[in-house]
Amino acid sequence: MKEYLPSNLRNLALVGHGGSGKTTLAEAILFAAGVTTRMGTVVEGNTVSDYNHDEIERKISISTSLLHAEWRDLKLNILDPPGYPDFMGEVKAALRVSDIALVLVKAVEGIEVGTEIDWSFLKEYKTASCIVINKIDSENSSFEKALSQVRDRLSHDAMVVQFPASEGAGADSVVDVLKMKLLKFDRAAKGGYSEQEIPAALKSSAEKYHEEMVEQLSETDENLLNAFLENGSLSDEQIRTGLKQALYERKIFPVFAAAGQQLVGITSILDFVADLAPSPADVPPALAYKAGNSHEEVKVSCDPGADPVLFIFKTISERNIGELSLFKVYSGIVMPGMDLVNQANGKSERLGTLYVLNGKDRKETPKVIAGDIAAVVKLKDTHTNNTLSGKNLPIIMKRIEFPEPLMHVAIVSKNRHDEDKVASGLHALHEEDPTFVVEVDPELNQTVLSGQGEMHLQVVTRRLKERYGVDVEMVEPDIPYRETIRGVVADSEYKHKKQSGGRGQYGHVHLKLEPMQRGAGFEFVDAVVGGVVPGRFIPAVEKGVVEALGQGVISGHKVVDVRVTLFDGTSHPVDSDEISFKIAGSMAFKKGFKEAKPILLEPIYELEVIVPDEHMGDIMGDISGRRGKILGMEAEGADQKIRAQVPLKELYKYANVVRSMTQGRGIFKQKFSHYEEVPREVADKIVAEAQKDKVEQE
Ligand SMILES: Nc1nc2c(ncn2[C@@H]2O[C@H](COP(=O)(O)OP(=O)(O)O)[C@@H](O)[C@H]2O)c(=O)[nH]1
Ligand SMILES: [Mg+2]
Repeated sequence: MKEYLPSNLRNLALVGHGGSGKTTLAEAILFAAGVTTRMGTVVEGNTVSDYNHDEIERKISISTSLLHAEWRDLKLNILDPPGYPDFMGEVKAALRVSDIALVLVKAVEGIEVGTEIDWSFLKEYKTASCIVINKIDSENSSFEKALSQVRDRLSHDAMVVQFPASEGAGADSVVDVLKMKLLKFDRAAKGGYSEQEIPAALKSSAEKYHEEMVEQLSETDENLLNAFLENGSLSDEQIRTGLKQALYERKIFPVFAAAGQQLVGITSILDFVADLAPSPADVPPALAYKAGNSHEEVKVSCDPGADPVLFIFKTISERNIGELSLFKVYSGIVMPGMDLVNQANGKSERLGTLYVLNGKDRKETPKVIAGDIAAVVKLKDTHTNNTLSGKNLPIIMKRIEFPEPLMHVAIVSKNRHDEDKVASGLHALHEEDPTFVVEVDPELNQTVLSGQGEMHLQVVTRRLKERYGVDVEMVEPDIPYRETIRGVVADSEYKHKKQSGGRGQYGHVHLKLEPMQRGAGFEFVDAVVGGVVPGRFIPAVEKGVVEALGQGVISGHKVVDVRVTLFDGTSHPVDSDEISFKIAGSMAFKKGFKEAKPILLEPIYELEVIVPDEHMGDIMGDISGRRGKILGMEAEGADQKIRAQVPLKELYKYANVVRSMTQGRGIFKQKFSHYEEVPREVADKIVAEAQKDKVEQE
């Protein structure tokens, strides 16, 4: 393969709602550029990009694929991430290393939730973006309608560069407003196009869009504005340079019409990208920090002559070769055998074979130059979000911030002996997909798997089965209830006495139990007078009580918010020992607890749901149905933000609820707030359940 300088690279991300045609577009680009000799389809499951078994089966992308093609004298790196909301982390990772994005919008459905979410990421990353109104060959396609949605919901600065000459079946041409030509695409010529005069019927639309273009561009730059005011128009050269600049600066979002599957509008977009889209050398230097000092910023320029710096944005684990780390070189030139330092842990890494990728196909490459994206195998201690750099340049590049998990399930191994394999398998899968989290809850003795949604968790457990041969079941996580008391028991007495044969046991205590404020925890008071319980046994009494607290009395959950006062007792000069007093303390506590009007507490979470106006009523009604309390509502942009407190027990799979009630447009966050008493009927059930379990275990 040729060597490409940074100015000859284009790092292109394809984003948009699921089903907008990203994977098909990637396939079309590879075909148009001569990488493949036949165009695969998502339906047949033979695209280069969606090569994973679960992607083929579900007919959706789950993981970002890296592809590349030569276009004219350029190398295009294409990142094809999934569109489904469960896999948003993949989009964030792909955009982290892209310099330009094509945002696909369906010509029939227009803007969808996924489009808006991706758009917000592009804003965050300040990525130059083009909008592609795709599938103009569909029945009911409406470029105009989609365009007005783009302007209303994404940006007023959308600017038409190519609009369809016709829509629906047979659509094969677009009008290029920059060149003022009709472009007719030829499938037989791999989607190449011929330039023709604009037919009379489309002249006035073409002129209208051209004028809009000139006016919009004039507003992006003072010199252009002056030129426009002076001459009433802009020269082709002024338009091109103005457009290039405005695209970098996100002052303008060029709009194209296409039908990826038909190879219509594709090669002209590639030509536009080649001519006007930013190369990695054009974008501002990347942000990094001095290793060991996150306050000291370092700017990394895309300079092949500088010290090498690369950033791992994704890890794929492959059965035959182990971990494949996908990286972008931010400066310098990277070669196999090079020793670099992982600045996160200070460990040295020797680079192995380097590859360029087309989906699952890998080709060795002798070097990777600044700005380019490639893969390396078998790094020892380096994972997604790590920076590798030369010894003389100890820096850490800004991390990808992955979304917080939204759904939590407990997992149970179907085979008890698999537990270690489950743990190590999940650990390995987490390297590949940092958006799911595994935590072992020592209190409830369960492994909790958290992810972005139901499909995400299914994908994770399925991979666990396929790659590591272990089968797990997903169940509702246990709730960390608490026990406490409402009443005071002034005197709970217990005498532990065993005095038949050998050395006896003797411990005797009187305890007072009283409730404390919510959140106060536990307090032990020593109010013994006159040494009736000898001082050396008092810690043993406390220990007995603390042990009982940990085990719970009525339901097997921890006891909280009680004060226990040891105020009386007796001892025996020979038989008393620590064990005896510990048992006495524990038993007196348990007995008193049962008499002190015990109750159960449950964790209450604070919930924040952001939804479009029209769904607010449904969401609030549903929250009330979940024993929730609405705390308030306020406008959040065009949406409404609802704040509420809801018991954790009622929030299982809440992500599904919000998604289905709002057609995916709602988002939510939850965090622990406090403990509150469980209503009687619910508590009775939990206690009965716990007692049943206890009997079964005995
Ligand atoms: N009519 C039409 N259908 C398309 C076009 N591009 C993709 N599709 C179909 O739309 C569906 C989703 O495409 P896919 O590429 O998987 O979308 P992605 O989820 O954005 O990657 C598939 O059934 C494709 O066959 C197009 O240009 N025209
Ligand atoms: Mg896809």
